[in-house]
Amino acid sequence: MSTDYREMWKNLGLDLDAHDALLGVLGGAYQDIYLAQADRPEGMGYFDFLMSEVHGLRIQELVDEKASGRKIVGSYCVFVPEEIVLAANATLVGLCSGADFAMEEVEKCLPRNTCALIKSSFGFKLGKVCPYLESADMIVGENTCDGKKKAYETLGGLVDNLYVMDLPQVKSANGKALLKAEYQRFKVAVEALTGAAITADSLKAAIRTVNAKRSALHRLAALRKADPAPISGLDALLANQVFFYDNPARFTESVNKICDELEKRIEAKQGVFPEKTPRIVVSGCPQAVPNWKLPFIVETAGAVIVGEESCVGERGTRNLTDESGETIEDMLDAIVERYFQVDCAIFTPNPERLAHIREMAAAYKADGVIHYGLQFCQPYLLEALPVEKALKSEEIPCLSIETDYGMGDAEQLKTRVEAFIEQINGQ
Ligand code: BJ8
Repeated sequence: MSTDYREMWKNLGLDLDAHDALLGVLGGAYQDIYLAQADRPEGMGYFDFLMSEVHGLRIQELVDEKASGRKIVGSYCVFVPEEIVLAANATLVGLCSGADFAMEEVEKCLPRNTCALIKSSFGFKLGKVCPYLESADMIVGENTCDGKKKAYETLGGLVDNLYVMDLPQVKSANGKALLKAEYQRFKVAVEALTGAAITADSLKAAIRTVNAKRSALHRLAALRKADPAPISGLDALLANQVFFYDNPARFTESVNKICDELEKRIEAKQGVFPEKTPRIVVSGCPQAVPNWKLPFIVETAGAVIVGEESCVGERGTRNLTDESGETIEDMLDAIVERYFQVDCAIFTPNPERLAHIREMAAAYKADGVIHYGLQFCQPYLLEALPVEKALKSEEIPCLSIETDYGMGDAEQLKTRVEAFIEQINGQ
């Protein structure tokens, strides 16, 4: 990191020793997993810099925003609409965490059989190592899976600024009405937090800003259809992860810059892996920073990941919000329409997700799908079975894995992934 941020971290209430330990592990993992890759696009330099400053410069920016009166809203789910947050003159940051931390403390307040994503988020709070969480003026929890719902009841005792958003579980007219009512309630809460009333102009501008971010990722996704793949799955995943942390306009510009470079690579037939390398779509639970275990295993085993059917990926970003509304009411409706299409496994039934996996496998010319389920994640593990069955019946090879954030199963996973790639190669 270029500057000494210890004073800032101390003021945010971080445990400096524990935070040093976390940064040490993160830095080492980034070096071994990301910087060790060959022939990366030059534009990834921006993301390398951002990751090296993810607890430094980016936090300094948030602290500066706060000093100027802007509020920070933290979220654990892609259902929290960034458009509303931005329109009320606040900044949205993602809080999901992808590493185990302070597990002994965590297991004093959550059952052992809670998914790693929830446990990790608690570990970052209890271990006092997350400057995003500590910067947030409002933390939004959402009633999605049972694990999160009940965990937020406990989190409410650990933080004094938790706001819980209710979410539908069925894609019905009632479900949509609930989502709309909850977004209206959220709008009022964010306006109360910032003291800024959302106007038609501010909401329109916010919709455009978030659409631009998503469009840049759509462009990146489309370029991954090329063979040879112009960018690794690891690097593309990183761009999808940074989506949740970075300044929106700068993020959009940086992703578009990479896309310009990738277009040239595609023209020159320059890939990060040779042509005809087996192509994999990963589908399932979100992979938050620094959860890079599966893509690292896949891409060091002779395959390339070409798409993520995930909330840190296409499920989270695939649809744009209609920009044609002129009133706040019209625009809120457009936002509801957009988010209501997110096919999270908490919905029942959820046929859209299977359709989307099929669509992605075809669009990215995938040779196989790896279904990624976090241990104890009932919604995705339950959907894994019908997904695997359906894909296999259509002769799309599918490997279903269940894992956590630890490295204890890395060797076993590697063996299974290698066997899967061999199966694909043999076809
Ligand atoms: S919209 S996927 S971000 S809820 S892994 S905590 S589901 S037990 S993360 Fe998610 Fe929103 Fe849905 Fe997306 Fe529960 Fe499963 Fe844990 Fe999960």
